[in-house]
Amino acid sequence: MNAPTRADTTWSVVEDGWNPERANYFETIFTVGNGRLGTRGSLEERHTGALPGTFVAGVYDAYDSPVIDLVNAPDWLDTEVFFDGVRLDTESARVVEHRRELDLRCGVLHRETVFEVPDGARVRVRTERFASTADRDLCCLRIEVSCLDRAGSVTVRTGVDGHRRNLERLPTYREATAFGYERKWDKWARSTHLVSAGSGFVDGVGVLSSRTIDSGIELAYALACTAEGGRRRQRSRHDAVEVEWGFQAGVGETVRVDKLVGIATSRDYRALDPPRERAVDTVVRAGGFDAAAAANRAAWERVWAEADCEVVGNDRVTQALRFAIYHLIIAADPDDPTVSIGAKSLSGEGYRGHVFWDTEVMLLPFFLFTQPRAARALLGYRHHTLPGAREVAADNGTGGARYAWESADTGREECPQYTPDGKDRFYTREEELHVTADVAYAIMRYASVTGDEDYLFGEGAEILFETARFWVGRCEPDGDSLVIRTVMGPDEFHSHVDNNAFTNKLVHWHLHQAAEVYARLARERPERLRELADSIGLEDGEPGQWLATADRLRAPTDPDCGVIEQFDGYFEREVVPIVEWDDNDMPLYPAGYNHFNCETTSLLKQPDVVMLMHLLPDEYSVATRRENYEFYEQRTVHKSSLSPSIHAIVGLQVGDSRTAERYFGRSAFVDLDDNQGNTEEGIHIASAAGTWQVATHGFGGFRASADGLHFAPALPPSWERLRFSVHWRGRTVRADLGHRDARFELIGAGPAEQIEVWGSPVTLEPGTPVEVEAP
Ligand code: IFM
Repeated sequence: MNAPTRADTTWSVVEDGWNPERANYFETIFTVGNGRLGTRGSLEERHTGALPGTFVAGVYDAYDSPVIDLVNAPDWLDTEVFFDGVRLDTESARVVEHRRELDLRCGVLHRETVFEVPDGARVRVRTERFASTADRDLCCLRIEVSCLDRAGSVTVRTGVDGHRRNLERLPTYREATAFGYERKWDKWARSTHLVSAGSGFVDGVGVLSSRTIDSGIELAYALACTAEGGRRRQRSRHDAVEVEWGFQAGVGETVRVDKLVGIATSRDYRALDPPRERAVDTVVRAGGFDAAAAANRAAWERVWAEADCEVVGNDRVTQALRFAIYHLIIAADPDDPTVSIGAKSLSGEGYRGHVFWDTEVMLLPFFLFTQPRAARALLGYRHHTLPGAREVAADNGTGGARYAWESADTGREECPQYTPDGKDRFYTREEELHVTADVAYAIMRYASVTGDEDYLFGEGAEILFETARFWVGRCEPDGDSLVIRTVMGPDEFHSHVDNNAFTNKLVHWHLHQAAEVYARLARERPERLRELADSIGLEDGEPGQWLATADRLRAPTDPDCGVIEQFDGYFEREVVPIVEWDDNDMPLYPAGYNHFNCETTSLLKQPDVVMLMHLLPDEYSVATRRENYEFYEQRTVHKSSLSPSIHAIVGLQVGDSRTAERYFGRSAFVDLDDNQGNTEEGIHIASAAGTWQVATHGFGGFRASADGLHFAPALPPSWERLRFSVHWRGRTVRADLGHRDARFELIGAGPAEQIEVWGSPVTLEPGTPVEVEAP
């Protein structure tokens, strides 16, 4: 087994020593996955207070829970180790040493724990686990046990545990009641989503099948275990299969058990064979742990060749960037266009696995420029769930399609109306309409960066037209203008507002884009247009209606429009100054204020007008962007993890590098430093993507438009160089940016590529590095 290297700190994250109070944090940080599934970094044998979980993308269930959950699926880690009958866990034995290291380079979590049993003998347990990126149906665990002081009997029991529950809600206790780590999760009510659908062994391979109760998805796990020597027993019960190995081990001797688990579900994209057969086939064809590990390493190598982002001169920042990229990679499945990424990826139960606008505005750029196949798959989810979006529109009395604020498997609205304790009402479900325009924005970004016209004129056009119809129905007349009433913009402190600038402007943009795509289709692919028009009943006059609606809609369009009012009446809201900052230098709520009572104030939870300027920078002059940034920055408390990175990027665009570095830090370390205090619930995946955006788009000054790539680096003083790659029209451009110079290389055959660096044109010939001096 490859022991933890302790070498390059930029490629790993380490836990040194055992602290149960920190365990839930490491469970999130150490999630292993492959986009199809994610498994939290819990100890294989668990501990009191553990919050384990395996989540399979797209496997949702609503049974027994008022809000649909991403199902906490059967646990493939489930392992116990005994030495002379003593269970080796953090409570039954003394932990002498404990170290875990997540190898970001290949997505492998290494563990080494030395336990001391009551008579003083020490036993070392080493494990290595990964969810394969080479075969997304495969998970692997190697367990090694070494008797350090004396001979004894070693028992390793390992299997698949189907008895899983999701957290439901914490019942109401007296105010300020706090439970220690041991009881904290025990106190929660739980939801049941799985029932057993059979278990047993065939030719030494265990199979456990479970079914989600409401959504009826079958999950089949196949378990294959091997070891050298030892006595093997196998057992199955209705919700588990397991293998037990008994060894007699001498002093200094190490025993090893390898475990391969194949996971298949009845909802897997384009899979025809029954899940049980596919799960068994996965472990049979894997060819053993070492072969699976080598294939996984090779797959990761290919991914990093496109996705790495490195800051020379600042290892801590490089580690944070690689950590963010690692979590982004394990969140997306390029092979499945029916799933998207939940707000906590596949790393925890936070937000119940629901999908928000985060995917389109925060995550998409990373995938667009490093893994366009994954970007395409993520957009596929919005087409897959278009029928659900049509239902949401119909339920709210309009035609067309309106995307849900929170969606799961079908695209129907899944956003809860109340906080889990039932005390406070959310209006996001009814009012954050902007998600529909955000989806349109993502479609156009994808099409312009990739040039994928088959997509644009296919699924893309269908979504653009159906969602444009929704806006036509939702806008209301007000004199000669049209208005959009009773909404919430990205800033979730203000509900029931009229004419939110972000929403109105993006709707205006969306309607124009839809009309333009229609016109292009009519010119370039008339048969496709006819086919699409027939299938969605589109009338010839509708695009004219979209334009007329856009043009009557109240929206700030003037590039020199000064400070844009966030919504009608915003300027009259009480100005409550931010006067205190926390240890991370981030604003604290002014005394007496909290999430639910900022409505009457001008405080912002997260960027709204500033977010608009981030998405559509070319629509506003730099002077207008600066004015708005300065105005709103003072009022923003950043109570969303989406917030700091956007402020960093826009701040840099308008020349504010002082705040940009601070905001970058807040975004980059949100999970590594747990600076919001809730990393245990899952990774802030939007923030991970925002971190990548600040590095590349912000400090790297990288921008892509239909006319090509632009770079205008302006690195923080503590960074020597910034290196990253971007995928551009089927090839890769490697950028190595310094303070005074920048180097580029175009990888991939074909014609030369013209890029722009610090405002001047530069020609890249394939395979020939080019160096540019800063002006
Ligand atoms: O989508 C975000 C929203 O903008 C702020 N609250 C959290 C959501 C999920 O990340």
